[in-house]
Amino acid sequence: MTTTHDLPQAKYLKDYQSPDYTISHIDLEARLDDMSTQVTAILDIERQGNHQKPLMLDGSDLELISISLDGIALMSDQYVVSETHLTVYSVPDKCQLRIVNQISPVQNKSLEGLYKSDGAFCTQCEAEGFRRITYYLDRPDVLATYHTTIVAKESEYPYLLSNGNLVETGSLEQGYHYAKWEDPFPKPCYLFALVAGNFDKLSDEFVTASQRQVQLEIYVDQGNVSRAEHAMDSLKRSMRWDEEVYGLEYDLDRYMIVAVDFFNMGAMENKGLNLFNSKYVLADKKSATDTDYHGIESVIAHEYFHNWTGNRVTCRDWFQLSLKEGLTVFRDQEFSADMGSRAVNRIQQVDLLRSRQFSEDAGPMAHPIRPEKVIEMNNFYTATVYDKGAEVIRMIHTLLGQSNFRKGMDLYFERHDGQAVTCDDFVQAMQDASGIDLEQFKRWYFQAGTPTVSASWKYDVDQNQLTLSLSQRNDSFPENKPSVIPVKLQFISEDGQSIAINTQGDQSQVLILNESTQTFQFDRIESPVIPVLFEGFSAPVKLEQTIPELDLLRIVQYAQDGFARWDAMQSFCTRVILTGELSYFDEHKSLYQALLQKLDGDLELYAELLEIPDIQTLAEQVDEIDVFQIQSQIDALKESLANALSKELIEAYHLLNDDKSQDERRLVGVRALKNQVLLLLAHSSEQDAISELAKLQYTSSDTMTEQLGALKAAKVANTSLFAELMKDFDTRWQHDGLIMDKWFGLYAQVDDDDTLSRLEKLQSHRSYNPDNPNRVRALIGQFIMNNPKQFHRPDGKGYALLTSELIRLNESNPQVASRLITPLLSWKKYSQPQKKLMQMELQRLSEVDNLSPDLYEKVEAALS
Ligand code: 7ML
Ligand code: ZN
Repeated sequence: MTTTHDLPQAKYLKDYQSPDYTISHIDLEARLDDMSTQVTAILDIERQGNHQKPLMLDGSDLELISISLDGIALMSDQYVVSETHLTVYSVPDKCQLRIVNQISPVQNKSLEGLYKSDGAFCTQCEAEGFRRITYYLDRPDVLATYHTTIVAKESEYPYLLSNGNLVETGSLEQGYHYAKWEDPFPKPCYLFALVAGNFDKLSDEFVTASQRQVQLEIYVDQGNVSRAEHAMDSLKRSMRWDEEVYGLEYDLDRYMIVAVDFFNMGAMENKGLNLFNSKYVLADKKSATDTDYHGIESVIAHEYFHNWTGNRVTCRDWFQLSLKEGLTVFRDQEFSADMGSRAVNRIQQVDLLRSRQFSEDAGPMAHPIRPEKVIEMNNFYTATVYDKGAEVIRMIHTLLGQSNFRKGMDLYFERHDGQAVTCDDFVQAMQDASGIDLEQFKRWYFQAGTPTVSASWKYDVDQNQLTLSLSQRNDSFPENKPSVIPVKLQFISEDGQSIAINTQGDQSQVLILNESTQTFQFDRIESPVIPVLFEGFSAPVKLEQTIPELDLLRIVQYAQDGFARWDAMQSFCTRVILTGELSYFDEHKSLYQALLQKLDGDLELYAELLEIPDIQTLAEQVDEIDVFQIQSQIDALKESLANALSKELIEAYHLLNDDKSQDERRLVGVRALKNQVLLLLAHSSEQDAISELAKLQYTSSDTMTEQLGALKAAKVANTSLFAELMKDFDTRWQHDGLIMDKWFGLYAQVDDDDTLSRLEKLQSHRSYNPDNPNRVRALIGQFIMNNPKQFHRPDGKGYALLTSELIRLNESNPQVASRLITPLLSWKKYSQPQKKLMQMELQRLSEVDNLSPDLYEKVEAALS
């Protein structure tokens, strides 16, 4: 029995030991029942190596019913059951253990292990949820084949699903039925899944490159099949893409996706049976935005790509999580870039990295992409492991080139198919296949913190020579050794021509910065040039450069690379906002004027170019965050631009509104830019014009993208119109929580005197459910992330609201609590009184009885 005084224990990468026993096969039976599901597991166990240690199986919240070894019931002195383990003292080298236990899915609000989502049973086992289903060696380096039998009432649960192939079904007495599934691929238990429920099914078929037929099935709540078409289409495109780009085919005869409403994460790659948060499956034009469509495409791809990067080759231990996640995010990013606008995809990825990952890497929970110390594994499904992890893979791709990278992937699968391996194994395959030494590069795997690169340059007119000096440092971890930083570089002339960078005539070149300071010389540069550094964001670093404002605007205007243009615009706006310097306002304005007049090409990119950096991104550029100061500067810039450009904005709006294109990709761009223009306009003093446009857009449009765009603009411009439209939305969509999340999210971002009382009222709204993580993230999550002035109120009431919510979730769903605590963790970076107030809330949390390991780990780190 653990007592409340036991502190959660940390695990260290350096202590890794291979398992004392392995399980080669499991025969699992679940008799499903709300309050007492009976689980029977027959485990084929084998001792590993020469030792006589007891067998220690993991288990959590389980009630043991019986245990027998090779057919003989164990005596009570042959085993011990604790809160966390079932220990069997003496086992033969090879044996079969039969364990029966009970669990209560309905009482499980943590959404980990076996639980009920509305009327359906479902599971989530990554990282360590399988131990909440049965006693097992719950670690990824134990790979077993599975035979699963599911028994349930047929009327309530017509579909009984698990991994692999369906081998038998049948009826039983009293209205029960069963299904038996067999998964031929050995897998760690975190990839196990079981689903039982009543669904509608969308079916399709995919023929692989080697002409095998795969049955595709998407299971959704009844009445929702028509909203699964886009997910199905995304799945087929993902399958084709992986064949074309990596030569990887799907390996089972059936691929199933089940969408559920209660889910902690985005989705889960269980072998042959993915589980998805319904947010990442369900979409139609009326109820989902273009952004939602994009999200679905990328999450479907992500989970599909895991079949090779994660499932066929898995992780040796959880410290290696980035082995599968960083790589799979890189793969889904490349897929999305190939499906749509590469530049816009890159912009959105980098925007996310800068606003989320940079702050994580500068805060108390900073960790390398391969962490070395973990208390609660669920706390390490982070922007660092995923998104910085993907950047590290991308740098390998940049250093090796596509063809060597592909050779490295081929070698990785040739060596490690069917194994549980480490990040080092991956890098080794890349090094061996390419012949490129990656020893120093590996520092990215064990050094945390965002490097800052300083750049300066000098042009020598007489020598026609440009000298570029680069240096690197790490402000959060000054003791770090220099990283290998690929610097993709291009030159443009002051009148916008791109200049060949070397004698081969290349437009861009990758420099390798791998020392503290280096200089690079470029000859035969005939006239002064502007260097465009870190093209495509070739490394996850901060850049400090003494480039004149006007040169930044030239890059925005002339650079070939859409990402480079956006990045220069962001740098320019950042300077304006942080210095309050308005000397270049006229140039800024003319640039936007030019943009708004040229409504062809990549309109989504234009929408991004018009995006002013938000406070999260700017916070990473200052030593001390003064929320009200920064936010008022952001608002001031938006207002000035909106007023100066109102005529052009209104004109552009009408042109876009009249666009009669039939091309869906063009229309996505039109809608994105139209919404952006309307939103910027909402900051101007043209209140009547904007209200009229917003109202018309809301009432006349039949896409959620446009309706939500109208709501956002109305929220900024006109309180009573906003209330009127929100009322309409509520009436129309109140039956569907997923759609209402947009509505909750909008109200959570309203900044007025009633914000806090409104938030409380909304928590008892008929569409709200405090046990559903999507609802909580829509309301509380949007409030804490995107309502800076109310969340950071100087009276501390915004923080207090979050703390109460964390205390509630600490009991029911600690994983969701642990994600929501994020903004409090960087308290040290804020000015007073916020700093002190946030610290007080953390202190309050640290004194909560039964603080979950999830929150404990973060609160302790933040306060120390
Ligand atoms: C990332 C996932 C988890 C956690 C999904 C859960 C997953 C673990 C799971 C990118 C795209 C979609 C989902 C996720 C994500 C946090 C993020 N194995 O597949 O990685
Ligand atoms: Zn993943």
